[in-house]
Amino acid sequence: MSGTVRSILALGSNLGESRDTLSLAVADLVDSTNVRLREVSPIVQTKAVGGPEQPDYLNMVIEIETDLGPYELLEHCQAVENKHHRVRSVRWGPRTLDVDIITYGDLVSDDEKLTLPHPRAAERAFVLQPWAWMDGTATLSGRPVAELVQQAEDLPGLVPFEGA
Ligand code: A4P
Ligand code: MG
Repeated sequence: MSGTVRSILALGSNLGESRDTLSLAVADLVDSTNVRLREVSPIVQTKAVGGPEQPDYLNMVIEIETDLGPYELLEHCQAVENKHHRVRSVRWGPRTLDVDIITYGDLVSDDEKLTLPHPRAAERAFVLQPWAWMDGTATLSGRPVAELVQQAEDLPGLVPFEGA
């Protein structure tokens, strides 16, 4: 795929100053002429899904428009994670910053290095709810995000983030 593509990115943090980390990460993600910010979701506070016992997360999504190819965008997201001292230890363990690519245009890929749409997004309220609040008409693999979120098991553990 080439030219300008719209993409949904999901951000999560549950270690350190999560609220600040999310703001800084959005700024870093769009600090490039190749990545332009279109929309920002509200921030939600969520119970950890999977992994060991760990603090609640703050999660949000953004919509960008990009000239980067999918793997270039993945590298860019990982560089922003690394800048915020992401250390990979336990799978699904606590993290200062996680940036996942949820969709990249209509691209479908089953490469384990970059699976698109993100293989677990369709069942995760911590992705779907902020996305639906940002864009009430959004669809994922042809299904309305606002309907998918109603079936997500983690929806009861989600509240709008009321912090500063
Ligand atoms: N990768 C493949 N597809 C993608 C994609 N679409 N976007 C590969 C980003 N990366 C993708 O990711 C592991 C590898 O996935 C990468 O090297 C990349 O090549 P990672 O970020 O290093 O590891 P991870 O995040 O621990 O694993 P994973 O499988 O991405 O975890 P998830 O599924 O993202 O879950 N609960 C709440 N409430 N909020 C959260 O944000 N996050 C997780 C992480 C679990 N529970 C959570 C939350
Ligand atoms: Mg990840």
